[in-house]
Amino acid sequence: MVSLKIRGSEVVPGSRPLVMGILNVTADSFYDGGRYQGVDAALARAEQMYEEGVDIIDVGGESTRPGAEPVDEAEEMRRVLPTVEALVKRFDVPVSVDTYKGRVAEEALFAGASIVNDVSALRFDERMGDVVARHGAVVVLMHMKGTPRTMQHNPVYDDVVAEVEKFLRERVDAASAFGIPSDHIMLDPGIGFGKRLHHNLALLRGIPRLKRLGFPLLVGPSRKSFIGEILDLPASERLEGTLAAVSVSVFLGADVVRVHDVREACRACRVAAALREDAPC
Ligand code: HH2
Repeated sequence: MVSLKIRGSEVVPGSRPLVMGILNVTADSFYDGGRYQGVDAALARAEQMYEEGVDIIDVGGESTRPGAEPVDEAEEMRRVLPTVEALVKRFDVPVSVDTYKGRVAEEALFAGASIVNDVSALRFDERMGDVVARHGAVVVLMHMKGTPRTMQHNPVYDDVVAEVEKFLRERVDAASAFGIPSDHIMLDPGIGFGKRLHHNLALLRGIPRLKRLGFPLLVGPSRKSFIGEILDLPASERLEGTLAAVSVSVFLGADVVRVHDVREACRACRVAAALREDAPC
């Protein structure tokens, strides 16, 4: 796997679990929407995440929660680019851009981002694969069934882990065809994207099988509704449930966890990694 320069040192995903901090510069994200609009608020949040030990900062300008309204390219760039530029200047952690739009990704890469987190796995915009390849960026290929608008309309699978595994294998082939080297690819089962509670649970249990695809695995359970369904609690009350999911994911082999709560997740990851034994903490 390509190494990432984190706090001045080269870190290879998989050598220790990495914590990707979520920074949504949106009005409507399901948990942090409306909190970090504007560069100053985003930088202040990033500063806090940095002090808490974040390894990657993931900037998103469009909510992909179920039923979310799409945002146009110009508006997404207006939200994301000044923040990416400011983060790159200020912090020595890799910045990732959470977008499925090729133009937004390209401008964010010009602004200094080094990772493209594409929840569509290069499917929603035909320009995306070429953009990632030309810039030598790392790409996150995530599984989603349907689109954010439709994905929670009664998703059905015969065997969710097998289906996600097959999808991810096909998307790796597509990425390779664009010229993206295999050491620039991370995979993600897409927790909550076209999945019911038991599908999400099966995918978390299925981490060892997905790891056999041979790529670093990113998992994003943070405060998602499957936790709310188990605990019958709103997003604001899902920290402990998130930490349980993060810990189990890391124990089973996840290389990167995408979270809102950086300090707590860093601590959980260190303990889970120590229990896993194969990763130093
Ligand atoms: N989840 C969300 C957004 N982007 N990217 C990856 N790779 N994996 C995920 O699980 C994932 C993701 C949804 O969470 P959030 O960003 O908190 O909410 P919203 O989409 O409402 O902005």
